[in-house]
Amino acid sequence: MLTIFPRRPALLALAGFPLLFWAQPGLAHATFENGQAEQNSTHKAVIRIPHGCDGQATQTVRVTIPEGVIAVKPMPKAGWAVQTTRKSYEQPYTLYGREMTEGVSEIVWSGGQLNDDHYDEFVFQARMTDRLPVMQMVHIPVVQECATAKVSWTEIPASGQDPHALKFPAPGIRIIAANQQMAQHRHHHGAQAAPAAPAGQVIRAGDIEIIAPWSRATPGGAKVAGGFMRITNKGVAPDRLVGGSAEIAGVFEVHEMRMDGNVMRMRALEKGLEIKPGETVELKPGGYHVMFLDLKKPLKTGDTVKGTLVFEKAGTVEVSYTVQSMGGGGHDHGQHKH
Ligand SMILES: [Cu+2]
Repeated sequence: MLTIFPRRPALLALAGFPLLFWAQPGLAHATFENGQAEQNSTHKAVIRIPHGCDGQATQTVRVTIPEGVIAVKPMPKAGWAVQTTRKSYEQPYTLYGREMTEGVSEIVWSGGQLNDDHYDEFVFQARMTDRLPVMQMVHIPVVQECATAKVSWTEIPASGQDPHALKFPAPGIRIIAANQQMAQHRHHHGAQAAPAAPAGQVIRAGDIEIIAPWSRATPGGAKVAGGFMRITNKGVAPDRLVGGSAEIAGVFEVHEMRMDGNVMRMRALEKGLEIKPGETVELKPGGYHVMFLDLKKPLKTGDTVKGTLVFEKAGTVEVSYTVQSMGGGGHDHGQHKH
């Protein structure tokens, strides 16, 4: 089987691609929707498949389950058959007082047809055991197979290697301490904590402060919108906005937009957006922004859009964006032919 690399922005540039191209979601990697999981918890893992094999539709998705991830149950998917392969664990695990010596080592969804310009999600549930070290990534290789090609998201960074240097990184989940997620839950949902701040207000999560998130009304039929805000890091260590979600969007990305000569380029920030200690970064039209892709409905002036932002250190933060009118200065996403 022939392996074809996903299209790269550089190739488009070499080909003399015209004005105003931007990194399509088609260029994105296979990733997990929620990039972190508590140790010793049952986790819902959602694999996001953003494109096919360079034009071909994906027909099979293979997921290799690493050691330390047990009690795996794939979610059946309409239009796809699901099969699992089992193997003996290196060492037995005890779960709810029961010894487990073997379990799922591979999940295969097959017989589907996910077009190259479509996006889909594949879900499984698993127990993240305490053999997965806290604050480290567990890498879960994913392979997409098409009619005559495949894309293998199977590269795992060597110790000390920057995972962003990899071309086809295996999607990963960061393991966090059990009480860390609890603290975040209490912070955002608990009785003593304030509910998610209304739009326009200041939202605090650890050392991170998020000020006045807003978005713009979308012209008819637009499938994308930008999200803007100011983010301040009040701590002493750098943090990074690495992802998030929005209830109205199928896909969420962190983007930058900048002039390169006279070409406006927009691209997903694969490493996320760094917020240095003591700094405020402004996400604004024409600059850094978060991007809502695959919009489920248009945004109207006065709407509130709920979502989350995920920071490397501050974790998952609930935010809501006030939708402002399309007019006004700055670069409007709608004019950039998303
Ligand atoms: Cu964008």
